[in-house]
Amino acid sequence: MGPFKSGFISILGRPNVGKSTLFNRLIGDKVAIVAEKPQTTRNRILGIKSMSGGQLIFLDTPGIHSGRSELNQRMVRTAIASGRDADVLLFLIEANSPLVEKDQSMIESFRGSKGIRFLVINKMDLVRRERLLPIMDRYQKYYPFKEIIPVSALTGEGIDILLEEIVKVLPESPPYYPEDMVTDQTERFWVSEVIREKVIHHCYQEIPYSTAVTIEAFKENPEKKLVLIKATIHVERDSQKKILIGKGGEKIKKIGEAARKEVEAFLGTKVYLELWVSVEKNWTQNSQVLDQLGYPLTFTHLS
Ligand SMILES: Nc1nc2c(ncn2[C@@H]2O[C@H](COP(=O)(O)OP(=O)(O)O)[C@@H](O)[C@H]2O)c(=O)[nH]1
Ligand SMILES: [Mg+2]
Repeated sequence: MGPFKSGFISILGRPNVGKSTLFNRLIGDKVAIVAEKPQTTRNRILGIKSMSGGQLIFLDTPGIHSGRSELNQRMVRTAIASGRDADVLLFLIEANSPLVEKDQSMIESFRGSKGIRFLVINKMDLVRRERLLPIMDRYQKYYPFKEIIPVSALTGEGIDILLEEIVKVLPESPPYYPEDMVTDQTERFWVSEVIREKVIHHCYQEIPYSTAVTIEAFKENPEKKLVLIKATIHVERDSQKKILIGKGGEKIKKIGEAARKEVEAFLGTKVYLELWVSVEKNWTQNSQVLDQLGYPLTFTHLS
């Protein structure tokens, strides 16, 4: 066996191409939330894959897009920052709808990074193999990617090859994290993300991007094998609060149940989950509120 290798791998791409799905698949655990809606991921999320010959530290990032709100701009800055210091940059595109020009400007925005670039073509389960060659051809024209690898994050096709090719190019280095560590996120943060995922699933039409979740309390009671969690869902308008709560509190109850089940399975204990809804007028445009909610202005993963 060769020397031990470790490094940071940033997963980059437009919204909805499957970055979070790929990230979870590569790590083998649900660390990031996933939705069929764009702009689900807001922070850079770190996931660790420890193998016999190396440690791969993946960074899931918000999609690169041109949204105007301050939240949107912070999200894009977070993505760019996480590509800056990475050893490997995975540019993810969709086999079923490659958008060459948009991806071109995305790839351009990482000009300053020293990382080795791979093109990863996702959603291969949706297209015939013949579609692949012309796509590879077009993308290779404006960047000499080290590797071009077709995968399906959904079925797992191509994932082993992708892992192998990444290990090959990583620098020799001892592991950065303990072998049994899967992420640097706290349980609190993960729980807040699961709640936000359920809100997106249940009310996306009415409340597209304007919710945030904070955890007010997270109390473990080992004797009763119970965890008590109090969380607040922040929305921008009174009308959104009404929608979220639903007739007779029906909607919020469904969201709470779905989130509780997932958190119980994850923590392996019973969970008592209390949800509150609070209106924060136009928080996606308000720097102070964004700071309080923990969306960074810029972010470097090595600091
Ligand atoms: N058919 C198919 N769908 C996928 C694949 N990867 C992701 N998706 C779906 O694409 C949507 C967006 O995925 P997500 O991981 O949240 O994308 P992100 O915005 O780039 O993080 C979700 O509905 C996923 O289930 C894939 O390989 N095949
Ligand atoms: Mg995502």
